[in-house]
Amino acid sequence: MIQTVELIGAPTDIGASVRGAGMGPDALRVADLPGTLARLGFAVVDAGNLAGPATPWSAPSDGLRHLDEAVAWNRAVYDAVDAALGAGRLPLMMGGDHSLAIGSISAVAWHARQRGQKLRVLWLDAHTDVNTHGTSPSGNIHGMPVSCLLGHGPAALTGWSGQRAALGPEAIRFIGIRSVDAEEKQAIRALGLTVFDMRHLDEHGMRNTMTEALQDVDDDTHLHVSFDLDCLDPADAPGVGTAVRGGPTYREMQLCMEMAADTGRLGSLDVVELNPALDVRNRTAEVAVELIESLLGKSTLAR
Ligand code: EXY
Ligand code: MN
Ligand code: MN
Ligand code: MN
Repeated sequence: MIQTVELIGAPTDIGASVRGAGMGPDALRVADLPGTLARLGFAVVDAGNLAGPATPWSAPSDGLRHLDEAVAWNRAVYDAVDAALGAGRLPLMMGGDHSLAIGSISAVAWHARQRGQKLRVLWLDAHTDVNTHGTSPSGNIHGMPVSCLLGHGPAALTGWSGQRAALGPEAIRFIGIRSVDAEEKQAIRALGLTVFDMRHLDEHGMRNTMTEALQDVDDDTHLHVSFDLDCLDPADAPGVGTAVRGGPTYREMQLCMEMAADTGRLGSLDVVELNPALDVRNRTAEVAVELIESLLGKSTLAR
């Protein structure tokens, strides 16, 4: 049966302090994400762009910037991802900033639980995004989605999966990490999160790291990939708002995606933090499309 991928645009930078990620969905379309997936053999439904509040650009209040607007955007994302999964489609949420993973993964967690599936989330990122409004140095909600999904955050951004925590810490594997705030380090230890940082990648390589990260993914697992484009080295992906030197190369990320594809368990995807205002001739969007192709099963020699 031909699988249907539903593209869901979430054009907002509500959770960031660098503007521009709201143009991400259209940059992915300009880089021909829909046509590329169709040529790979998928049925593609582009659901268009969700609507939501403008970014007001105000200072944080109680440690959170733009909470009400972030809730509205995440509600729209939740509903769209929920509908796509309910229709048997693979939702591909095009951000937008990474705060939108709260809505996306909450919907995925609800469906996985209904289906009796184990959930595994690969968090591909330079950052661990495990601040809370109590620890965040910025108040930017895109630095907090992991905490919200684990049930630690403002009431308005937790509990969306039908349980206080959409996930337990054992469900997540972080890949490519190289920027962790002091209080995030404490949270990682306290929560027992599995973080494959750049040192781990340097010492063990992407192949061994992914083997470890995917070790217990089985036939009953729903695999969700939350792909923050700042995971990549900025030399390969300059179009992001919070670039950090020293990330995986394009080739290393290809292997990461290919190994995730080989599980055959990919059920949903976020592609976030693409910032066309900072990009060079749409290169980062094109890189994203090529990596998504690999994640969805493109192989140089097979097929
Ligand atoms: N840790 C910093 C903060 O919380 O403000 C930076 C977070 C950047 C988050 C980007 C999207 O991954
Ligand atoms: Mn992120
Ligand atoms: Mn990041
Ligand atoms: Mn190890």
